[in-house]
Amino acid sequence: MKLVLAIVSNDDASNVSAALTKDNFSVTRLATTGGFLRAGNTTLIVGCDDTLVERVIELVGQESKRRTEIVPSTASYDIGRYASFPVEVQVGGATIFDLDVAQFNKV
Ligand code: 2BA
Repeated sequence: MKLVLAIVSNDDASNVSAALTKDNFSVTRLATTGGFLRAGNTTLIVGCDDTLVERVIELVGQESKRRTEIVPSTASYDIGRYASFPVEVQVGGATIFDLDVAQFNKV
């Protein structure tokens, strides 16, 4: 048995979780924080058969594709004026670990 840990952005977490659940995987969601950006992200825990790890990775990848989005940004000028302009940012993507499970019990 394997334990898959998938760290995804909060924006993608619901879609990833729904896709996994629809495919009959059991999923646990943890609210986590990235050490570098110190921003919230979501870690999904999936326990599954060894043969199904690739399917989990495929579903996570499908629902959390790295993409660019245009978001509004503001620049301030010393004269007390502000200008709003669009900037392109990268969002999405997933960091996935798969671990061997020594024992799995439900008591
Ligand atoms: P990613 O590499 O896509 O990582 C996204 C989040 O996944 C990370 O959030 C962290 O929560 C988790 N993560 C990634 N690799 C990990 C690992 N080896 N072990 C445990 N958790 C891991 P953040 O730490 O906030 O990082 C956000 C993004 O900032 C990263 O995106 C990467 O592009 C960049 N980054 C992270 N650490 C960096 C560093 N030391 N120097 C430069 N850029 C860094």
